[in-house]
Amino acid sequence: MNPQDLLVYLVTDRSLCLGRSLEEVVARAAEGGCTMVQLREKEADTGEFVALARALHKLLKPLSIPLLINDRVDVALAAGVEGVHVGQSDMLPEDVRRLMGPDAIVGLSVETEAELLDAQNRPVDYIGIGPVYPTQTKKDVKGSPWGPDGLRRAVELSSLPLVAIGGVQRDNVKDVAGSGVAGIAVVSAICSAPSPTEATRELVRTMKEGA
Ligand code: TZP
Ligand code: MG
Repeated sequence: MNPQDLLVYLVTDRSLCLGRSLEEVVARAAEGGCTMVQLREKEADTGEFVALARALHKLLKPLSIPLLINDRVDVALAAGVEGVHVGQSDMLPEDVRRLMGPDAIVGLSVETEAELLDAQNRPVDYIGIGPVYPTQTKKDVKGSPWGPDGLRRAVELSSLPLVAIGGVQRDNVKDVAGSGVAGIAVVSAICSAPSPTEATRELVRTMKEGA
């Protein structure tokens, strides 16, 4: 994968889109310059999940913005998207890689330093590290927030590119950009923004300045 695709990575949550459709929010984020999208669905049944993945892929593929699926290799294969993102209790990255093939994008979440070190030997393209700050969006985070200093230490420990997630917003993204991570992954900062286009544009600008 191209590590620049990690710069401003939108992770979706339909419940935070303020009544707008997911396609609408993703299209606006793409217009603002988001570099990658992950479809994250915790409630949808499988058929709906695949249909949503196909709809987003139709929109993103012509723009060369990779689409990843959270947790579900079957959904990713059915919709023919670019990759899969898994957490510590999902399918093993080795199995995801084998099923998705060598060219797919595979990401893995870590919350602790032990998980970060263990992830180094996995067949993944990037590591999602978080939470950076406290967040309301994911209730079951177990680690304490890394903060910018924790991220700096993590960057030194990791030979894989890191994407910082959790509580990243316009007012703190500058500190995250300065920590040396390859990118940020955000949910509410884009999904719940009055203008997802403008919100994305501003995150992209700050990340580029901090790089
Ligand atoms: N994984 C770790 S924190 C998080 C996920 C999916 C939620 C991030 O949401 P937000 O709204 O960007 O804080
Ligand atoms: Mg998961």
